[in-house]
Amino acid sequence: MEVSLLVPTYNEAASIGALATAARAVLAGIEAEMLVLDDGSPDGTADAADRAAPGFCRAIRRTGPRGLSHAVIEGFGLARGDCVVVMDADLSHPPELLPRLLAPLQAGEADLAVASRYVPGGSTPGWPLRRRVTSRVACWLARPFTPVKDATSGYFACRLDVVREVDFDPRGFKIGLEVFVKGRWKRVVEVPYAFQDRRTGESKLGARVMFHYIEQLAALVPRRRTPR
Ligand SMILES: Nc1nc2c(ncn2[C@@H]2O[C@H](COP(=O)(O)OP(=O)(O)OP(=O)(O)O)[C@@H](O)[C@H]2O)c(=O)[nH]1
Ligand SMILES: [Mg+2]
Repeated sequence: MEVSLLVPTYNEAASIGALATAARAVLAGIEAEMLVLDDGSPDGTADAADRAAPGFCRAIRRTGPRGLSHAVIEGFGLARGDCVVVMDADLSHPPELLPRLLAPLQAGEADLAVASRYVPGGSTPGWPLRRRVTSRVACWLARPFTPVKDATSGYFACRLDVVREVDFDPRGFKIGLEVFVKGRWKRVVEVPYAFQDRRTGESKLGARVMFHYIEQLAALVPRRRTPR
């Protein structure tokens, strides 16, 4: 198995080095690369990524349409591994979980593994009530479309053929949801983890994101699952 980590970034110079170093250490023994899909971050994220872990991590200085989902979809095309992992750069997605995400793929037990806050053992420590409710509602709204409990997760691993040549909608922020609904997976597992709030850098999420999420769900309506 060869693994490509795909990390979309905008202004994550403060954390990208730590992520690259930690991921390389955790994946020692596995053939792996890390692609940092950067949208011209003015804080020098791309240079920091190239310096952090040479031979393992490199920056892709994107010129195509900007945005998180566009970046990840471009990564699907560039990945040289037969498995890809998508994760955020801000250390919210613990790299220590990588072996547990990849194990079911390696064992042939699943072709999609989702890091999940919403299966037993998963959690969102420190979140205020409002954020907990919003996130739960967002996942609940996705239930007609996917069996994945943490449908808004941005941390997942899959075999590359699950996502290659699939017609993903790059408009929304939630590329995970697109993969969980449209990806060509047969067996999925959810691996519990504790979401870590970002400690540095700035969130790119605002009210706009909720609106785009509803739009993204609306576009998925023809893909509703058959009720059981
Ligand atoms: N390439 C690219 N990456 C982006 C863009 N917007 C956000 N990202 C990255 O996508 C990941 C998720 O964005 P965040 O701002 O952390 O969103 P979030 O985790 O939902 O919000 P926080 O809880 O504030 O961290 C991070 O690695 C960002 O740097 C973008 O326009 N282009
Ligand atoms: Mg984040």
